[in-house]
Amino acid sequence: MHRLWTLKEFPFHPEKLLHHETIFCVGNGYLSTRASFEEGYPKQVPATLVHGIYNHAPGALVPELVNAPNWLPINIRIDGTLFQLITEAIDFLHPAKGALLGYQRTLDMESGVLRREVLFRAKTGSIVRLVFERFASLHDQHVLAQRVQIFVIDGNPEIIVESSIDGDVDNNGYKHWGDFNVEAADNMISIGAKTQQSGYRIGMASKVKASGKLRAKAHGLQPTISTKFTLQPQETATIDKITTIYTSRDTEEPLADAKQKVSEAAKKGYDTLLVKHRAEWRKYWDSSDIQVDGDEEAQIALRFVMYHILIAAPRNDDRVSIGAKTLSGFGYKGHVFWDTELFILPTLTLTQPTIARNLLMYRYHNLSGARNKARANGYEGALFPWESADTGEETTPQWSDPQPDGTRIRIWTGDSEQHIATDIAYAVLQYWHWTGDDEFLRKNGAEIFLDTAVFWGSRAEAKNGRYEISQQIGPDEYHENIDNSVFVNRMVVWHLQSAFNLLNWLKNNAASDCERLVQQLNLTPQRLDHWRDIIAKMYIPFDEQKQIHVQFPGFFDLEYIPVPLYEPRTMSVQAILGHHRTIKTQVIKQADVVALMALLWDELGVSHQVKLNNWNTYYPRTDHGSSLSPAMHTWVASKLGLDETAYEMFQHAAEIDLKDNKGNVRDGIHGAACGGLIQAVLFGFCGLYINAQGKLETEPRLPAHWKQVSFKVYYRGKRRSFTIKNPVAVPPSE
Ligand code: IFM
Repeated sequence: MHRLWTLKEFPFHPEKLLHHETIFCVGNGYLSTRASFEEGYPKQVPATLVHGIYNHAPGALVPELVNAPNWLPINIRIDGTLFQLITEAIDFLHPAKGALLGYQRTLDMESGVLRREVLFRAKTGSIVRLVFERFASLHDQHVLAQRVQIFVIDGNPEIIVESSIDGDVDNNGYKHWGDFNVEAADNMISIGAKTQQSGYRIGMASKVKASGKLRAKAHGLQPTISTKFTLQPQETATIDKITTIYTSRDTEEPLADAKQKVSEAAKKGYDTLLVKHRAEWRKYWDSSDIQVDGDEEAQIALRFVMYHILIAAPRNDDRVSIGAKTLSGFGYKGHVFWDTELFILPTLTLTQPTIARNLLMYRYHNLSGARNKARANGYEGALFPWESADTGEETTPQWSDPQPDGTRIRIWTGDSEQHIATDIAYAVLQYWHWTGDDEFLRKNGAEIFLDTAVFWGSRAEAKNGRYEISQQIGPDEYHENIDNSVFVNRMVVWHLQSAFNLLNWLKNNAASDCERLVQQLNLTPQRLDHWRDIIAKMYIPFDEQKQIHVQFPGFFDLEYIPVPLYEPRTMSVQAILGHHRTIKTQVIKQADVVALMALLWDELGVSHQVKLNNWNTYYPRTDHGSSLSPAMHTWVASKLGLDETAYEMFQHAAEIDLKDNKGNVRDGIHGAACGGLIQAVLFGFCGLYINAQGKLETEPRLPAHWKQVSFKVYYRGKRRSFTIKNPVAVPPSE
């Protein structure tokens, strides 16, 4: 039977090497490791990214998440032939380099175990089946485990196995580590190193269990343990390699701790570590699995996106957050965007609330960076950076990489994409509404919410007898530095209104915290009056005649481009027309007015007809140049009853990483597309919401062929199970 928990590659697809390296990643919320091969492969990009370890290279515009030493290398010689995935035409009579006879790779998402089986013939004619397994322990985040099994099918080969840690690693060519300390003794190899600018220290150690006499050697930056033995026909050998990792973010002595931990873990052994790892995954899935009956592809896609969120989500650390590309690639340099709060976090708020809290605490701990940014721009309160790393300071590069013509494009998002302040506030309130975590709100969340409100109070401009906000970039990043983005202005009104509700709640339920915050943030009666004035007089661009929100004044004066005619596209319309022309057109990058509707829905205070008008206006102008877009459109289309479009958008969102339909998965998983897909199912198809009486309700509109959806969510500390049946389920049409 087809297992709906498994991602499979059969046979080997070298042309998809980097795509598969990303999607078959293993991880445990502390680190992730791309699915590079133990024996290496030309142009592969092995990477282990550890939360919080950033470094700013000399000459680089911004810091980046650092590639840790590679714990994967295991080289095997069979009768002297080095095992490699040889893919050129095989000359069976003269297999000079050995021959690849078969290949299959699977990622079991239920247990986070990556497995590869390979049939290989050495040049002597000996044939072996090699089975590689690896996992990053979810039970102990510092432990990484590998097993290789060698089954002899034909011949009695001599086997040499060399297992290393490779300290000679880089991020696209730049080497961040220095101050190496490489050791090898008593069947243990280890590496200590320090990032050159930020000074984070790392310690990694490995031990091997295998037949033959094990010899450890410190070869340059690749300490290695080797062994040699001979196997008889039908005999099997097992090699277990256990590696451990600590950084100076965890302990004062990362190298010493890694060495001690590797001895303990190796003593327990691979099988015991695996049992504990699987048990931990069972707990995870028990809360997070969404089951779809009637659509196997959707089922796999939902497990895939949840798996990738879970392996990136920090369970034991509230000073790190999930980058736009999770921990699975170098894209966006590991920086954290609004992707986390508005796309990834809702999934965690509902299914793993303690992790959601960690992510919000990352913003709380970085409030000082947000305050610096507001002050540096001449404002009060807190303005979170558009891109954030370990310090909470703005890390958006000001310039793009060189374009094909050699020029660089100015990136304005770090200056002007200020809606991030409200996105984070929105996530704080959503977390509180769902969890009822009053303590978080009193001690941390309210400060985030209110100080970002203070920012907007100082940012709104009194002009033309109303309030306006100039020089913004809304979610549609194709239009830069515009005045009066309806998304921004309307969300600011929501933010300030909600700040009053929050202050009221604090006054009635946490008077001393209320008093503290009023003092600390200087929430004087004058300031609150000013907020009331902004709420009453904010300019919300709206076309009375057409009954639509206007994305920004002047938008409809731009050149109209019939986006739907540009099908079947394999790239964004922006890539087709070019950056400079697109800015002057009505092409929209991603849900903008549509995102406003998704986030506020009833609170937007407009009729269903206005929402439909908005949809009919903006959907045909959107090219989904951002991976965040299709899932947001699924959610809104479903709520508007546009069932076919909702499912089309769902499929588009589901394929972003699995099918690499944007062609950039080599750089990492699109974390927001993952979270967005789950959000689209829960809030869109299942119509899950908290009603005015504080009760959970669903207003489902399942795709016609889905028979039912089951899921669990936490609501105010209690876990609630839902099974939503589709009364009109019909089989999918061919
Ligand atoms: O945050 C997004 C943005 O909305 C669109 N460009 C990519 C960013 C990171 O995913």
